[in-house]
Amino acid sequence: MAGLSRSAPTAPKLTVPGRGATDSQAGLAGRARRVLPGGVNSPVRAMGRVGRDPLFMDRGSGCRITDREGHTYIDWVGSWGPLILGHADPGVVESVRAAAGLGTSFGAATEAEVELAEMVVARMPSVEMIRMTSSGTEAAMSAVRLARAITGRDVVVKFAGAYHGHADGLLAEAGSGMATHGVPSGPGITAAQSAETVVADWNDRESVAAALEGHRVAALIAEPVAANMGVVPPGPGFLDFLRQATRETGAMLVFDEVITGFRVARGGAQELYGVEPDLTVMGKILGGGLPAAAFGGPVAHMERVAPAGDVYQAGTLSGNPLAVAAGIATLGRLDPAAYARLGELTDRLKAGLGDLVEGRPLQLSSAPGLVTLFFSDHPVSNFRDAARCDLEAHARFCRQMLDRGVYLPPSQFEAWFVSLAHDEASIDHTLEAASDSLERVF
Ligand code: KE4
Repeated sequence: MAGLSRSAPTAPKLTVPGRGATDSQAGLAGRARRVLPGGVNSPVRAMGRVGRDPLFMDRGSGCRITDREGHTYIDWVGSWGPLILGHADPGVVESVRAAAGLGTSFGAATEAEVELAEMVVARMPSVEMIRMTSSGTEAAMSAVRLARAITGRDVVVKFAGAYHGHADGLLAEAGSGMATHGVPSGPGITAAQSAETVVADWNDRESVAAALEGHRVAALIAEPVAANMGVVPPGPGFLDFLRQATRETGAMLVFDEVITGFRVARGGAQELYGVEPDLTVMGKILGGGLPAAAFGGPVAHMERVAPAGDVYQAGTLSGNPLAVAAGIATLGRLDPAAYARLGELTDRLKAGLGDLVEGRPLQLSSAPGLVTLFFSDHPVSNFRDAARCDLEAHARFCRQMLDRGVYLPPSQFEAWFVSLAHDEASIDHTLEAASDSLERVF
């Protein structure tokens, strides 16, 4: 374009051992901001809320990630959940490499997609059939469309602070990056779409009852363990209450297990808590780090999806061979011993952080494979509580931890993702860094 300077930044190039020359992080941020909004392709990566430029990563191995300047960190982001086996797991990489050699996409049915679907059905108690998509957003919006078709109703109930991807009707008071950056859910969302979304408060039965009784609700969608307001598990019996209340009012119960699926238990939160939804949204671990997600449920519901039924849903790269290969390789490794190990690692991290909480305005919250340290002097049971956290103290903590080689999710409204590539040594390093960091935060 005339006049648009494409000249390379003036900052000196850095030479990174084994990786050649690169711009400095600052130079990369400047280049990126010229061609990407905020310099990133997803807001949660921006790191603005922790007071710094986005980190440009170069490579990962196991529980560690290395940036373009060659700095290595213990990684508790794990690509926001998919990497339960860690970065560049040899088994996953080899499966993807083999699949790539046979062709990256066919736009046709493959046996591997059937195998992955069979693996999901064997794991998720309420799921008899799935349709794959390339993102959790697509899966969640498709599940809502299916629920509206089945019930003949329009209204969707979601929880404040929950995040189900960026489909228009699901952005109302969403968590994750929206909460992080204080982005309103308004711009670009029509009044009609907003009117069809009713927001309830997590762990608040009266709020749920009012939403369900006050509207003809097609679906109530919930993260069965909230993780996009920080980790906030359901209170005792709350999921059972959601199951009963939706059944009594004719609404479908949709569990968004994009984070919890295959993580909190082999069969996700619906196995862990023994509550079966009508539809389930899955993602992240399902693709093992490549773009794959799905929605699923009983055959009676899923047979409404085209071409078996009349609810249209489609995707050029849905069930992509490389993503399916990574998903099969990942799920195949998640046996009972793996979940026992994930629990051990989570418990070790929790115990160590628990010692640091004493006497400080901190709250520790967790579920298997998920941890959040809330910078709050009061317990956190919903998004309103989470939003009252000391975000500046959290930001100082994240910066201090980066200086000590630990990469945390750069938002109070996210989870630390435990992987099977973490170990006692990396956890103990994290705990020592946290102890030192907290001395400088408060
Ligand atoms: P994607 O469209 O990003 O694949 O999935 C959306 C989604 C749906 N449901 C839940 C429970 C989710 O957590 C997500 C996405 N999670 C965020 C992090 N909390 C993804 C990170 C990002 O937005 O870049």
